[in-house]
Amino acid sequence: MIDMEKMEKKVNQSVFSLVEGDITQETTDAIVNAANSGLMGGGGVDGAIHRAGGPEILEECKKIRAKIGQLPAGQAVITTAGNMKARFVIHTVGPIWHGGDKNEPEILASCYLESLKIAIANGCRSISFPSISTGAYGYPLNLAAPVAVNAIMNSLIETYCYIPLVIRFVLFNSSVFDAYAEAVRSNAAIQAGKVSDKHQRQGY
Ligand code: AR6
Repeated sequence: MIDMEKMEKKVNQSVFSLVEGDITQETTDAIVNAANSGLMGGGGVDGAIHRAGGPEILEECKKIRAKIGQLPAGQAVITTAGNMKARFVIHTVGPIWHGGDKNEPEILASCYLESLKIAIANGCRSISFPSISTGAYGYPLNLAAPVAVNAIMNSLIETYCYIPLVIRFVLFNSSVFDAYAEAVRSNAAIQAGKVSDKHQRQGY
């Protein structure tokens, strides 16, 4: 049996963790897909999700396409998860890396925030994320990981501090896992370890 790596943190009422694995196997309420604007499937995690979930996902994606056209980068939509154990797939479109001066960090952060928002609005309390944009879209892993971790962490601390959420980053191999683990170690709020204490002291 493979000894999967894991890192877990408590943030306010929520649990945030990094695991190494295949996101299609997740049992969280929702899994997030690193899709493209066409929403018709593709390679990487997108291909794996459509293969594991079956044709129902593409059927719903087609209906969404008919309604909204292309999904802009940084936005998210929700479909069934078909045959997978999760209930929903949140499809988001990461930025294509163009060197870093085309709003890539803002768009990438928006992917995580919009995915979280639509998942919670649909009643999800546990959500698994892949490392968006760091495959075919070429976003350097060491730059994407802190954007992803900080966006989620800030949401758990500020926006969703009263909702107990389970947030998992499901990272496909050890180099992706290591980059996210480093981003967690460098995250200011985690390093300080003070945010939930501070809320308690202030009587929130
Ligand atoms: N579970 C978790 N992570 C995975 C899995 C999996 N089953 N498979 C791959 N990854 P990518 P992008 C990781 O290329 O860069 C597609 O064709 C992978 O190792 O899937 O956002 C879409 O249709 C990497 O760390 O997504 C788009 O056209 C991460 O997922 C385009 O690629 C993201 O790699 C999107 O590119």
